[in-house]
Amino acid sequence: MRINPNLANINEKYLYLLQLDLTEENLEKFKNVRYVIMQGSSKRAAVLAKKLAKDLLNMDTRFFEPVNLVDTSNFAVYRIGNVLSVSHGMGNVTIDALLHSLTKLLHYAGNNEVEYIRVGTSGGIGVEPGTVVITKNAYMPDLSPYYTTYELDKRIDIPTALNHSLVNRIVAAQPADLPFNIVVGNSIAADDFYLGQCRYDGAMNSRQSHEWRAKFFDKIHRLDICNFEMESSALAAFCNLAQIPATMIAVTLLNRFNGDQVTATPEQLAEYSDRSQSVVINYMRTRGDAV
Ligand code: R2B
Ligand code: URA
Repeated sequence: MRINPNLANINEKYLYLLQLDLTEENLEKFKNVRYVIMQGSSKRAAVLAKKLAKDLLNMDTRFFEPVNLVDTSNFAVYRIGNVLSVSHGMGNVTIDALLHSLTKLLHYAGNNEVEYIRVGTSGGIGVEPGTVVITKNAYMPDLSPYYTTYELDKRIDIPTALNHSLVNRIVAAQPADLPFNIVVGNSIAADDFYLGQCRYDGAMNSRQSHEWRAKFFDKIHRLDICNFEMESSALAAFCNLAQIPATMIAVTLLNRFNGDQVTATPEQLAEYSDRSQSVVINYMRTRGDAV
C-alpha cells in the first residue's frame, strides 16, 4: 500500500467521514486486515458478513448479528476474521470518499498489505441477465482507460486497469459446477444510472437516438465491455495510486441490448446478488489468511 506522506505529520485524531475517533481502542479493531469487500448497500454488507462468519469461521449464525464498527449512516463496516465487509453507497464520488477514509484507517492501524474487491450489480452488455462479470479494466463512458477528475481546476487522469492477477485468482477459486455463468471482461463506470447509461426510462429522456445507442452498444461489446455500473473507475484509479490490488465482481441484472427496465422480481434480484457474493466467498475460502 502506498499512502500520502503528509499523514505522518498531521496527527489525525478523528476520521470525519466514518465518524470514528482514532483511539488505540478503535485502531485495535482494524489491525491485521487482509481483504476489504465493498458493496453499495449496508444491508448487503451485513448479509455478506454473516455468510462469511458461517463459511469461514464455521459459526452458527442463527445466534450472531455482525456489529457495525462505524457510527455514520453513510457507510457500514463489519469485520469477520481478517476480512472487512463494508458499504460504499452509490457512484464514484461516494466510493472515493470511503476509499480515502478506510485506507487511512487501515494505514493508521498498521496494515499495508490488503486487497479491495467491489461486489455489486450492473447492467449487462450482450450477456444473459444473472451473469457474473469479473472486471479486468474499467473505462470512462468515453472509453478512455483513465478516471478523469479534478483537483480544483486542474484535470487529472488516473489509469483504470484493475489487478489481472487478482482476477485470475478469483476465477481459479471457482468450482467447476458453479450454477451460473461467470465471465471476465471490462466495465464502464457511468456517472449516473439513467442518462449516463443512455436510458430512455428516466424522468428526463436521453437526447441520443435508438440507432446511435445500438451502434455504441455494438462497439463496446466488441471491446469486451460486459457491463455498466457506477464505481469501477474511481475504485481502479484509487487502487492504482495506492498500489492496492483490486477488482470488481458484479452480477448483471438485465441485458441492455434488450431494454432499460430492471424487470427481475425481488426474489430473482436477491438470488442474483447472492451470485456475486458466492464468487467472492469461493475466493475467500482459498485464502489461508482470510481468517
Ligand atoms: C450498480 O448498481 C447501482 C445502481 O443501481 C450502482 O451503485 C452500481 O454501480
Ligand atoms: N446498476 C447499474 O449501474 N446499471 C444497471 O443497469 C443495473 C445496475
